[in-house]
Amino acid sequence: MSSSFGKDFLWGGAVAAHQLEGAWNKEGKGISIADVMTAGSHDIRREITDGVLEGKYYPNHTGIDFYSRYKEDIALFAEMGFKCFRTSIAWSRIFPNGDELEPNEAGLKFYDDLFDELLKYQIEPIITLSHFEMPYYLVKEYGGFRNRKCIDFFVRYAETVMRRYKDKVKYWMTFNEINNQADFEEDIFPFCNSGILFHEGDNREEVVYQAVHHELVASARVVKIGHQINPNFKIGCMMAMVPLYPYSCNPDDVMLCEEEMRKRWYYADVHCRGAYGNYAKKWWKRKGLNIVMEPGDEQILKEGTVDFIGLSYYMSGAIKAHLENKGDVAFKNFIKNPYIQESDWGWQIDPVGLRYTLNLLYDRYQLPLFIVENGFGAVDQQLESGEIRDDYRIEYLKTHIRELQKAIELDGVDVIGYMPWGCIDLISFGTGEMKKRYGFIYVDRDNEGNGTLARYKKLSFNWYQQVIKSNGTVL
Ligand code: BGP
Repeated sequence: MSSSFGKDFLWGGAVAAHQLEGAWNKEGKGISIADVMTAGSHDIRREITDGVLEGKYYPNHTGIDFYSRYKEDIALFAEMGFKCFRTSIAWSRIFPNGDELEPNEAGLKFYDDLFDELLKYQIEPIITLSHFEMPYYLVKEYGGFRNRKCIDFFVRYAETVMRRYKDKVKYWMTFNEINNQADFEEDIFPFCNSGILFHEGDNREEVVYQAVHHELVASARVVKIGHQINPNFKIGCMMAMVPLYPYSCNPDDVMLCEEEMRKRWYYADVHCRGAYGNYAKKWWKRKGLNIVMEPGDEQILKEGTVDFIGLSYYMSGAIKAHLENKGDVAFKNFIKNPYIQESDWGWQIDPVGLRYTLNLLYDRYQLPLFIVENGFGAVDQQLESGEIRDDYRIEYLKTHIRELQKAIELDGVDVIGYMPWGCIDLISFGTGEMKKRYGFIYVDRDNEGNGTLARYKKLSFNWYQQVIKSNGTVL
């Protein structure tokens, strides 16, 4: 059977350093943002603390000990047939405080070894430069990306690793899910993305959009420098895509939905077109936000447009302008979509939304798309026999891959690869739990950090292996 996926289609899996490496203070690593966050749960939010609090559990300190077990894990990825593997570099392994002039050699060496191990199996490393891992020192001393100085710190770090790995890594992304901090009422997102701790009296929106401007400038500078280091580099942005549907054909629902979608385009427009959208400056004015730009910033943005768009896709949302029944509301004007099922964590499962998103992005930017996260977080049961029968995960991924296939085959969208999130069980970012699992590989560890850390193949392991082997023809 001929495949809709090109012969070089990049099948793989994705993770982030802080969610699996552990070794949070080994070999010179500094404390990162993720290291100061406690474990939460379904109903308890993660806390942002000032370090190690007595009696609190910090799940990212140990992760799943990928730091010492990466060879074993990469062998399993290779067995599944991975063509690529997305991880991040933990910024604070390289620059422990973030403002040093010289990098930490032990940190650099770790990623040299990790990339060599991947390349041994012809697995292409796909690297995120900043995945919620800013050195915590930059938050405390400088205020994170509120402070323009962090642009230079980030550029120095990015340039250091791009030079070091220029012959090992071809695909890079700058800031993970740069747009999810549009939700500035939740402290965790601005903290993780931009290192922002809010103070009394802050105009939160202004603080966030100012920091975002700094990140966009930093990203554009890195794209330009990266291409100078190696013209073959493919450097992308990374967008959290939660497409929104108007709840009804009431024009007010449609217009509100359009406005909400701009909270995604705001970032992608700058990354991809090299300038803020026409609505952005009007928006700042309308809301009375004073966003400071320096002379030359607009030129930098223009010169640093990305080569591809990395995106995460888990769910869609629905928007209603006039709310009658408060019980329907998940968050602000976000309404539960009656046509769609939810996961245990209330995420609305919508495979068609993936095809819709891919079309929206491709029509708007005409840039190659890379699905760098998609997946199903669920509680898995390990049977007496050791088996984990995660057919619900297979179902989720299968239905999404079918829609991806349609986007390529029927709509002509250029998608270069697909990487399910958390290909090995790891710490959930949102809740800090271990029990919200995404992997093809089960890791024996619980929410309190107990367990042997042994790895087991789930049912989905063999399924994904045949998907890759058949280049997506057997699902
Ligand atoms: C994205 C992040 C990931 C990841 C994923 C799943 O927002 O980029 O780091 O964790 O979502 O979310 P969660 O872990 O909260 O289930």
